[in-house]
Amino acid sequence: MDFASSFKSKLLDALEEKKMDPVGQADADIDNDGDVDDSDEYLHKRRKAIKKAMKEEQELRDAD
Ligand SMILES: [Ca+2]
Repeated sequence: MDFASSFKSKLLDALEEKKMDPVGQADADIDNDGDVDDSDEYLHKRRKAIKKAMKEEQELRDAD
């Protein structure tokens, strides 16, 4: 299994188990699998990107 497949598999496992920290209450080990690795970094980046997108959308609405 290559790195990308391994990473995706691990990420999907984490999502399916639904044991991730709630938004706003996440610590470094966001998927709570006992270690801090690339999947945690990915999840943090994704949540940050979602939060930013939501904020920008809200600002566009407010400016209207
Ligand atoms: Ca983790």
